[in-house]
Amino acid sequence: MNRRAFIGSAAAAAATSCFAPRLLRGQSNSAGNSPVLQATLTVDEAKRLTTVPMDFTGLSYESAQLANPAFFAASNKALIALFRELGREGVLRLGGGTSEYTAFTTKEPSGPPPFDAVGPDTSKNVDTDTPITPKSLRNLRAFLDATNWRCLYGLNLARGPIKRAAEEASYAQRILGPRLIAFQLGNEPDAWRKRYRPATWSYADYWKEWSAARAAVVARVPQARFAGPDVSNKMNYVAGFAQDVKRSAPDVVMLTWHYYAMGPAGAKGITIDKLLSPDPKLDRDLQIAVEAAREAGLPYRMSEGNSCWNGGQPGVSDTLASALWVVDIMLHFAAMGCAGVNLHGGGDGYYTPIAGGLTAGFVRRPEFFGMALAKQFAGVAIEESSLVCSSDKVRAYAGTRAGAHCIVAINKTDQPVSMKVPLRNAHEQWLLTGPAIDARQGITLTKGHADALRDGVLHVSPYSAVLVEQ
Ligand code: BDP
Repeated sequence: MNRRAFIGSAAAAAATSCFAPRLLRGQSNSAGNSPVLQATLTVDEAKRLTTVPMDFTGLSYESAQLANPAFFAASNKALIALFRELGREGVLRLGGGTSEYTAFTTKEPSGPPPFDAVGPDTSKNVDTDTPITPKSLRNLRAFLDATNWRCLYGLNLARGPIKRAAEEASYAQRILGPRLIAFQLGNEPDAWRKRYRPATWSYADYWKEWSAARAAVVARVPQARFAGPDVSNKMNYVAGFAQDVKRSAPDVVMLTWHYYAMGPAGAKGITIDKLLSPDPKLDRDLQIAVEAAREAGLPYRMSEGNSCWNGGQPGVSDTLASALWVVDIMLHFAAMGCAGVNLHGGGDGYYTPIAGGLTAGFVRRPEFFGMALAKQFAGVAIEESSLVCSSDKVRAYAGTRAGAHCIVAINKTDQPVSMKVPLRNAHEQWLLTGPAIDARQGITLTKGHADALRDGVLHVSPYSAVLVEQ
């Protein structure tokens, strides 16, 4: 069965319950009287879908953050420690809306940096340039060395001039060295119509401009590597780019695109319930990305994304719901063969996994705990599995690593779940939980003795996720 067929059948299985709800009435849990949801997970050990790369975990920050050289720096020990908690390896993507406003200069500015920490770019029409200097790049290199992460580096293509971006690339290449995976040219070029480019702007125009910009960078940096197209959601750019680079740009090493589950913040219908429900558009888009990547023989990465664009929805993007969403989305992308996921954030944005700044200090937000749970799957060979449950808000993933079996179950409902799994007991367990689905505080991820798995049944409390390993 190919992946498309597998996803289809898993979704169909989830939609049709084989347990009549009335059979469940009368069962209750200690937390209340909610009936217990029954689920069955079957795993085909012989069918390995993919092995999760060690640097699957990623974060995405605005390029403007580089205007403060003290942020991504060896001296920022608190942030280094938090990055390391999220992955012994990982990918920091620098880009976002502000990457079109960066102005590289070799002249170090006098006076204090323009800001301490930068949140997501919610204003789609700022026009203040932020200076990036070689000092920021040297400090970034030290930060990446200290975290053992690498980076995707966004250059200003929309506003240019490309000559300045090419000079920036020459410094970035030399300073970041092996810590640099690739440059990206421009952020979300599929959304440039009527903003940076005329209303007639199309993929063909983009490819022409991208090719010229690439040539300008290569003229200064012959060893440059590229990733792209870093689009917001138009998958024809991903498919077109994959075909075009295969023909004429061998220095492209990765396909990238963004995924926001909902948006814009503040619009009607941006709710916890929507975030926790399946997104049919995602599977359609993923399928296009999978095929494009296969065609071009390249890995693909979700280079920027989160729960809700325009900075996130308060009461949704900053709650336990977002943490459970993160676990599911990261493992879903992984199971589809994606090379990694970069959750966008920074500053005090609602959806940021790590909040705060140099002055206030840094704190783990709910999404951080979701990422920390999903990262346990780094190096795991994910196996084909099928989940039967009457709710499509119950999800599970299974795989093996070094002979050990791992299962993650995510319960995005308010009912307890009893999931039959092909594992009798486990020696280790990670539990992600919190006081309420809309709780902003008190989210915990704890490692302990595997008491959730008893005789082949995994007991998953309402609004929680559990990983067991044997
Ligand atoms: C994306 C931008 C990013 C923003 C994000 C948002 O690339 O810079 O922070 O939207 O609106 O389109 O949250």
